[in-house]
Amino acid sequence: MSTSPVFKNFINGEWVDSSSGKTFENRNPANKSELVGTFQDSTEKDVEAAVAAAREGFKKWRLVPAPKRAEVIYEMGRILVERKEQYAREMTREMGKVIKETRGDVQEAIDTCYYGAGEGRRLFGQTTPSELPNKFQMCVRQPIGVCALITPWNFPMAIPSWKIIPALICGDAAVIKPATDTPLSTYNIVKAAQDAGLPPGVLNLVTGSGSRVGTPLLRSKEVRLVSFTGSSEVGRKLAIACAEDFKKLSLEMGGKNAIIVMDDADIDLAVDGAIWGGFGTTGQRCTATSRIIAHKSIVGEFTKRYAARARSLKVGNGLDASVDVGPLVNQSQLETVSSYVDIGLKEGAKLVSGGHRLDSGDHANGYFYAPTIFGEVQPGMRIAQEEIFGPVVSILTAENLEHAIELANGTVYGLSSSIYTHDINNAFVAMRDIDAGITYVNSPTIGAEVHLPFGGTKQTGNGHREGGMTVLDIFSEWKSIYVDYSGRLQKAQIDNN
Ligand code: UN1
Repeated sequence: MSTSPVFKNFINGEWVDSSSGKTFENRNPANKSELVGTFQDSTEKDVEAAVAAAREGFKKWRLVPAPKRAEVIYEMGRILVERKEQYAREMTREMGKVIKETRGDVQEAIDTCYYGAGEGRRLFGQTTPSELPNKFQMCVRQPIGVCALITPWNFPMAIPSWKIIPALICGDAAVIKPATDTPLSTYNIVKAAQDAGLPPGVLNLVTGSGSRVGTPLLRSKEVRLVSFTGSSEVGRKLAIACAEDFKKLSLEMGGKNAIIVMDDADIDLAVDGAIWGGFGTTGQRCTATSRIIAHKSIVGEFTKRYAARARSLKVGNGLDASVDVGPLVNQSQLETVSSYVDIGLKEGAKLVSGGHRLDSGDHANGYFYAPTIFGEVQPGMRIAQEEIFGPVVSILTAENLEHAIELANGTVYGLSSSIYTHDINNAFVAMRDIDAGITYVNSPTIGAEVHLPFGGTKQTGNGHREGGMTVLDIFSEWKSIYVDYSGRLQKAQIDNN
């Protein structure tokens, strides 16, 4: 594409330029000469305007009955269905993953809309008996206020939807700052919200860098909640910054997700799972399979079949329907992947497939890397411990189930996990003992559905879960209400001794 559309910020229901007058470019990682669009390089002033708009938007939106808020969200879902193919193609062009997966990303946003809209007629609270006569009590969910949503590039529409939809259904207002690599998909979901009839100020979009947009946004005194998905390094800084004002903070960060393959597993099924989990989205999911922990009696056979399959994957431009694996998102991810492969080689792991850039012919203009597998990886190696966020999988060997679970649990992360086995006893022990937010049996570490809690233990998060009904606990606060209809002062039991 030769034209370069200019995309604006969305503040108080209007599409506006940044006060800086500057823009930044969004380029296709499969073909760097293709400009996808230019976006606003915003500043603190734009953030202030967006937060002020959200504060005003919140005043009205919180009073709109939740079933009515839901009607706007149903309409958003319908609009996304209508535009699914266009938005998927734009997403592949801005971040590289293959078209089937970007259709899936838009679909996840659609599912989130329909699931979240259903909450408009639930948002259940509780009533309880009182210890006193003629007294009624209940607890209800209350909106929180202005939320800052800071989102990553790997699920450029799905992850924004995980935050936007529950915020809206709970009656909050929000300012979203998308990753600079993928502003277009966030622009598209915000446009769908506008076209669905969301009132001005309730949802605002400000694009730009972490330091000029993200930092002032999360430091704003008006912001009551920060919801972040991204690296542990940035998450730690956010946690420290939010602690100063005791802002509510939900974090969803790294993973070093393992598939355990037991000696009784269907090896071909496990290979299928490890190919999809390891190289789907070019390994750039927080839930990506980055370790295989194979039982010693099948590790050789598994490695042989897995490496052969990895070598047969077609890497290329994600808009080509025959391509299995797209590029990495940018130069810096490419460098990270290359440097981890060097580290793995220095650490003495055995390279069994890939291990190099693809940079000639059709690959010359993009950030392509061959699907890479290391065998004979030791648990203490950096490639077995650190999140790489690319198409690099490490195979470790386990003596037995107990050892496999110990290895699976032996990192600082605890997002997703999986076991391949036909033994129901093995499966239940793994479900109980793997320390992670998600465990799959006989399927890979990716593929979470929107109506179950999503998140992880240890350094993956800070105890919150997006998705499912648990996301409501992030975006609302409980209020307990006591109604005394006795007509006299009744002291609580503790005050009546
Ligand atoms: C992520 O891993 O970054 O579970 C999000 C999945 C998707 C979401 C992944 N539904 O694979």
